[in-house]
Amino acid sequence: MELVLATRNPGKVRELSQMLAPLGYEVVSLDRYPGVPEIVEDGATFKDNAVKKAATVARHTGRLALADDSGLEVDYLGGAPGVYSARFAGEGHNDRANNEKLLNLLSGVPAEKRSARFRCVVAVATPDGRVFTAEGTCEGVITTEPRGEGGFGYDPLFLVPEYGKTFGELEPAVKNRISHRGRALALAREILAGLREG
Ligand code: ITT
Repeated sequence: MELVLATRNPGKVRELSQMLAPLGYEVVSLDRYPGVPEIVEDGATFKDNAVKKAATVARHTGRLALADDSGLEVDYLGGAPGVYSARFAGEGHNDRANNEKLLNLLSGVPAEKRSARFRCVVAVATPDGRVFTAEGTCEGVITTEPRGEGGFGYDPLFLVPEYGKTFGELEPAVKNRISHRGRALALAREILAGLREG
């Protein structure tokens, strides 16, 4: 059975495809469905946005759809950038500008006040209008300079204390196991298995 990834972020497509591989779906990207309109992410929460993305794609494709809405919550910044993580430094995804803005805002802030977490809500929507959601988080600390080339987005700045490495330095398989996205998907696995059986 086909499962359409309701995302235009290549980093998410890569990670979600790896994590979903064992489940036996034919996982396809939005490239297969060019007619799906641009989705405005105007929700107040990750869950609102994830549900909107999955439901829109399921409705337009007539296929099962899986969306991911995620972001970084920095405690010193009162939870920002949160749902605005993708466009923290302005419209138009620019990971480098986002990272520079974050480092500047935390300039001089000591390590013990640099706590943060990634949060991810995964939404699974069926063409007949059912929607299921699952949430995952991963705790970390914002570094003072980028470390590592792996992953995407804020990964080079997100240190996981248990490993002494940033998401940008960790092996992809390790990131996938402990990340906000990995944890949300682990919870969604049963839902997906059930939907595949029909
Ligand atoms: P779609 O809506 O098309 O899925 P998007 O990138 O706009 O793509 P979001 O609105 O959910 O998706 O924004 C998530 C942003 O949060 C993403 O662009 C990154 O900046 C950041 N982010 C989320 N998960 C991340 C991860 O695992 N590593 C690094 N940054 C991440």
